[in-house]
Amino acid sequence: MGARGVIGAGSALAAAVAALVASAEPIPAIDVQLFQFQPGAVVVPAGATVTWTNRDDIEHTVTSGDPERRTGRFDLRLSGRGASTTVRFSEPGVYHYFCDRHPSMRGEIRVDPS
Ligand SMILES: [Cu+2]
Repeated sequence: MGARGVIGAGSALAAAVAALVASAEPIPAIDVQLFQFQPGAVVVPAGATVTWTNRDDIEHTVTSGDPERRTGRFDLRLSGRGASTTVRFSEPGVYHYFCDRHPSMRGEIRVDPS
């Protein structure tokens, strides 16, 4: 009985791991740290969800476009350390973004056809 239970749990875990590996697309993660988006440029497949996490104590934003030309696609606040936000990119293209509080902070997401 006990052994059977253990085997069952192991199989469930193996199945979960297999499912994870099968769908293995790295989740693109960008740190916002020391007034920089790190990495500053990432390449993802269409449909990917990109996550930004604030590692600074102060507020930053993830705002689409350039300071000179906003695109209005997204404008997200990262209120302080540990705050995170996500954007899903479904259409291929190159997406610039910046921090509205520190316009020298720039980043770029390149979305390739999946
Ligand atoms: Cu900022």
